[in-house]
Formats: sequence, C-alpha cells, structure tokens
Amino acid sequence: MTRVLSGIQPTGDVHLGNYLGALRQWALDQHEHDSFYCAVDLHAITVQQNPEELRAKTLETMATLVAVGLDPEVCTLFVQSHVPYHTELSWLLECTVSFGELRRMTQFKDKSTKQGDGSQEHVSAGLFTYPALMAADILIYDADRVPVGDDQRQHLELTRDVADRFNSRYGETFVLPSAAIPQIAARVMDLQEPTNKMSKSAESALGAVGIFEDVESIAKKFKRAVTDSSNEVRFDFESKPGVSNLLSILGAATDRDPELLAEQYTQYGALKADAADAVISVLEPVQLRRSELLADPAELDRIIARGAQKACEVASVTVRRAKEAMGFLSPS
Ligand code: ATP
Ligand code: LTN
Repeated sequence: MTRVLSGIQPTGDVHLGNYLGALRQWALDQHEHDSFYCAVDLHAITVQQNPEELRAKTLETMATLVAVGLDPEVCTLFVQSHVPYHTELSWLLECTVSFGELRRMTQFKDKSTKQGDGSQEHVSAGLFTYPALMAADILIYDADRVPVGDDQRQHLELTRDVADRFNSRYGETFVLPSAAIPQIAARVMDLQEPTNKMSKSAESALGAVGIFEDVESIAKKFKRAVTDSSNEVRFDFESKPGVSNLLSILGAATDRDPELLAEQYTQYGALKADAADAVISVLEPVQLRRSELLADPAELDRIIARGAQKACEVASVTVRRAKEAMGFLSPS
C-alpha cells in the first residue's frame, strides 16, 4: 500500500490556502493510502516562539487536523517532537545534503531576508538546515507520496536528491518520494495582494481567510478582495492575478475548471459572492467538527498519544536501517 506523509507548522491560524492546497488532499488520501500526518513543531522553532503559545498552537493544530476530517481510526496523527527519531535522522541527512543545495532554497532566502535587518546575520542555523529535517520527516516513514502546496515543490525535489545520494553511497535504504500537488489552488494567493501567496504570516488581516472564521467575516473578505479595473472575467494569472485567484478558489471549492467558470461571469461582484458562498459551504462542516472536538479535550490527548506510539514504531525501524547502512556500530 502506498505510504503518505505530510506536515503543517503549528504557527498562526490555518487558512484557506493550507486547506485547499494541502489539508483537503490529506483527508482524501487517508482512505486510499497508509497515511501519517503531523504538526511539525520542530520546524516551528526555526524562528523564535513563545513557549506557551507553541504548546497551545500545537494542540490547536492537532484539533484542526481532526476537524478537517482526518480520522485517527484511519490514519496516524502525531506531533513531530513526540518521535525523537526525526531529529536523529535529520543529522545523518545534514551530513548528506550539501551547503550549496541548502543555500539555493528559495524558502530560506525569503524567510531569512524578511527577518531582522535582512542581513541573515541573526537568523537561526535551523532555518538554514530545515530542509534536512523535512527530508527526515518524509524518508523516515518510507513515504511514496507527499501531499503539499506548490511552495513545497523545491523541498520535495531536494528530499529526492538526498535520498538518491544516500542510496547510492550506502545501498538501498530510502524510498524516493513524490510531491502530490493539487491541479487547482496549489497556490492560493492573498486576497489583498494577489501576487503574494496567502500565508499565516500575512501582513494584511483582510488578505488571508482563516478556516474557522465566522461566515460574515469570510463573506466580507471576498467582497473586498482586490481585483483590477478592467472588469473582464478571464483566467490569466499573469495579467489578472486577483480575478484568477478568485476563479481558482471557486473552482477548487466546487470541483470545477477555473477557465470554464470564467465564461459564466461578466461581473466581479457575482464572482466574489459565489466564491464566498462556495468557501463557506466547504468550511461549515469543518467548523462544526471543531466545536464538537473542543468539548472533549481528553479525546484529543488520547489521539495524540496513540499517534506518537504508531509513528515511533515505524520511524525507529528506518533510523536503525539508515544507521547500519552508514556504518554506525550497533549497540550490543
Ligand atoms: P507561512 O506562510 O507562514 O510559512 P504556511 O501558511 O505556508 O506558513 P505551512 O504550515 O508552512 O503554512 O504549510 C502547510 C501546508 O499548506 C503546506 O503543504 C503548504 O504547501 C500548504 N500551503 C501553505 N500556503 C498555501 C497557499 N497559499 N496555497 C496553497 N497551499 C498552501
Ligand atoms: N516545510 C513544510 C512543512 C513540513 C512538511 C514536512 C511538509 C515539514 N515537514 C514533511 C510535508 C512533509 C512547510 O513549510 N509547509
């Protein structure tokens, strides 16, 4: 059976881009494949976190995973730091990946220059080596398939390269994974700045739609979405990023082709209203499940404990295999 692994950072509020680009695919995949999903708290600390907030956000992210329809009876849901093997394998992979490869990662370039004075002087070394930890997250579960948004494409390519290098140096050890990136809405853009991706760390509160936001607020954000002045509905991200983003969102939420949808609209107002309605109908069951879950916090603790145990069983075997291949002496 195909193995699936993916992760989400327990930072900020989960938004529509996370949902349409990744989480919705996770919920479908769990029924077809042996699936592992985690809150990647070790990745979150590549930028400084407040300890209380990190703890609360990690719990909240796990509740979100259940709310989007991930069934702990069907897939494995866990917190990354509960499986210490990830950091152990990460070191082996840091010694396999090259400095030049890490330096070329666009996410590092973006995030490191946005921090502090932009000189990269004070960014953590972890922000730089992050892709090795991400490769470890994936390779440790022998994952064939990694459902992610478009922004993670480069990290997946690096993971394959590192796995391939390790296998040719030390013998067949890792499965080479593929990114599973959705056809539509793989890169949901900010509603206010449609040339930037919708992000947890968005500057404008109106630009990102949280998946637990109340429906009035969602409708208002779509109504105020930035378009352009030509009043022609056409799917063309180059010249009409705002309108094309709305068409993609509507297409993803209703399972229709954005290009064909464009033919049905002559007015931006109608497109915005339909996109808002479609998003609200997709998110309503998610919001309902979350309120049920928050009423029973002990259940969430049980889910997290069971997930850690299942994940450790698989991860420990892969790390042992990798260490043996690399020439570490087995403890007697
Ligand atoms: P930040 O932007 O603050 O770095 P993030 O919103 O990208 O955070 P992550 O936890 O890094 O959130 O991503 C979780 C998943 O959501 C990843 O698979 C990522 O590719 C996907 N994703 C994130 N933003 C978008 C987006 N705007 N459109 C589609 N998918 C997205
Ligand atoms: N780098 C990803 C989060 C992430 C991930 C993973 C995704 C960490 N480990 C393993 C897929 C598989 C991000 O920033 N969204």
